Amino acid sequence: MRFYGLALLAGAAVLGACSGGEKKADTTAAATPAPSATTPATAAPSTGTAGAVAPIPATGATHEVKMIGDDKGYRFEPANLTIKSGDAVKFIMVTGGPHNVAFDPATIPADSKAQLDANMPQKMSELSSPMLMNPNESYTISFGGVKPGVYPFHCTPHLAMGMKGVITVQ
Ligand SMILES: [Cu+2]
Repeated sequence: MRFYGLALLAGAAVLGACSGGEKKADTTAAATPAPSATTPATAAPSTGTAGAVAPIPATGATHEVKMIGDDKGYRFEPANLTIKSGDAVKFIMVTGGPHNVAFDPATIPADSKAQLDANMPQKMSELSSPMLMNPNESYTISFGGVKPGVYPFHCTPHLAMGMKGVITVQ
């Protein structure tokens, strides 16, 4: 009987140790849901597939900018203009082409870059319009869905000659 009693005591001690261990395991398991809660954050980059942004047509005013190259130099007229989100800017080839309209992706507000790019038809490359070769050719960019900010632009062939401007979206 004594022998059995010791065996039971030892067994109880082992059980106690085990259950204690399990309790500790349970508390650590309860703490793990926190890391798993971060998994939705890793799903966030899927919004980076917003490369498939649809163009948003202009709903406001259309502002005209002339593209000029003459004996006074190469320039946009006006070079600086302020518009509202939802307006459009129509670039008109006047003289001295070819000209185009290009935005440097590095200078464009990140939250509107994809939308502005989507709003530019027949691009040569990201944020870069085709060349306008002949007088009265024009290229219109909708600023629909483009957020307020400062949008510097230039003419690719004449950037070195200072043919650039700034559109401020209010
Ligand atoms: Cu030009």
